[in-house]
Amino acid sequence: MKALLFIFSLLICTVGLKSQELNLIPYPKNVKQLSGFYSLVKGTELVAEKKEFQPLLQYFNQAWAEQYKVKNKQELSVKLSKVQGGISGSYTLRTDTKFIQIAAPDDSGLFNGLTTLLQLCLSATANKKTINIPRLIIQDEPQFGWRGVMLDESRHFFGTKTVKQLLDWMAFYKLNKFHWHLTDANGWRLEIKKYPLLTTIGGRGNFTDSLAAARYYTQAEIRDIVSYASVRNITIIPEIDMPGHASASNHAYPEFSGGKVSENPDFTFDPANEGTYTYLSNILTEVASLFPGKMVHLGGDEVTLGIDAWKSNPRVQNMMKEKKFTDFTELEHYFLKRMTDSASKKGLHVICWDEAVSANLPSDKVYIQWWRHNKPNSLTEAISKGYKVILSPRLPLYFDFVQDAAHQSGRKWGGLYNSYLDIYHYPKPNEQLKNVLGVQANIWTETIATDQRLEFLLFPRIAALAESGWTSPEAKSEEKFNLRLKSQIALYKAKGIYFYNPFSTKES
Ligand code: TNX
Repeated sequence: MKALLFIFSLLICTVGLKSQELNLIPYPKNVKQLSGFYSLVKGTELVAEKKEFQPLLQYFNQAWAEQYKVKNKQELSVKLSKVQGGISGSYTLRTDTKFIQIAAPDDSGLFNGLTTLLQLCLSATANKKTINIPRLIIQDEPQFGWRGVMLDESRHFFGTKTVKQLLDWMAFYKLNKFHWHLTDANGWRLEIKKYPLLTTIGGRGNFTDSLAAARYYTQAEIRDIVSYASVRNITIIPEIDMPGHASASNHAYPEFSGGKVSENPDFTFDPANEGTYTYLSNILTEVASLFPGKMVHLGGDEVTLGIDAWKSNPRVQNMMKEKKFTDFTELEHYFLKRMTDSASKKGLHVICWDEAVSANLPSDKVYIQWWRHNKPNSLTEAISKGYKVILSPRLPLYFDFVQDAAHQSGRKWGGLYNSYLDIYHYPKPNEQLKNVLGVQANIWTETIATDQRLEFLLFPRIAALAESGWTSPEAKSEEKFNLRLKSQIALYKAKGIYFYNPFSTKES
């Protein structure tokens, strides 16, 4: 009889151990499923055993409350603890029949453990009052520390509600850097107290309507969004694009414009006016006070588009002679060096687009963001010069490109587009990853004017991006990802997201 019981319990154990794919994105590195479950009452609010960790639970509790709008909340005490060892963002999550435990070396890791728990809760089997969270041990860590999304709000302005929704989904998928493109030709969207015209005049218009009323974020709104992001383990990196893409600023303060020519008038700042450097440095002072992430993106892209204005500007010509510059690239580099210096003095780490790789900016103060997929040498040069780099190649990481061959409106690159699978498989196993901080999707918005369009381009590719940043190439499986993605699509439906469904033949 005893032997029979033994065999019986062994059977139960092995059945319990049989691993079935959990409904998680990004999928954790190591999952050990055990038999049994934790039975959680719907509407339960999590409380941290140690008070210091309570802020980390805010996102979970908000998301969970949205799911189950229960009046009389029960409290569940979860054990969060900091442990030595493991890389930043890593964690161990243990759900047992009587307790839930997360251990991690830092807050990011604890947060990541909680988002895994949230996803487990959302996909758990449920009855009327409770859900059953499978009993398991997950050991997990990210492939990259930088898992980002960039939103261009100069070309079209979306506003706080949309940005917060994006931050919610980023948190859900463990994406942790939000690069905010707040200045460009079509509008300056960040209030700067010292230069109010930047927003009252520079904030006017957008890519489709140059006469649209001024839209921008006040500093109070910026602070609110920054703290919303920080509760979600997301660092915000503002971009103040220079010396090109400067038209909105130049409309507000024409005295700092590099010049008007018929092609791209006011596209650049004036590098030959000392006042320009003071002006931009003063702007960076306010930027530094607003963004606790202590990083700023200084752009540095496509300056050549505005080079004609510099060529025909007598002040610039004089400066070229004085400084013995032989071409305008030297001038461009001089400009970026001065502004990098200014930003560094304010405690800001600088990021520049990959054109800046030849400017020889200090590699301990600057990250390079590679976007020109058709210039792979620019990436190898950055790496060999010792820069830490962020990978954002147009193919496959520009989300303003369409995601299916059949999609007529929207951008393509010589017929090429960015499918969710191209994103999922990036970077490829043979890719050079030394000095790579991580990956980032960019959403330029010349062709995106509405929330609906934005959602259609984001979903479900944001889920593929999550695994691009989190999962090592060897651990990826297209087949399993597809299975899990199908459940995400059900979630998007439930949440009223306007998404593209790659599994159905017609556009959703
Ligand atoms: C180039 S990508 C730009 C953006 C445009 C994008 C699409 C990059 C660093 N600069 O300003 O929005 O092309 O047109």
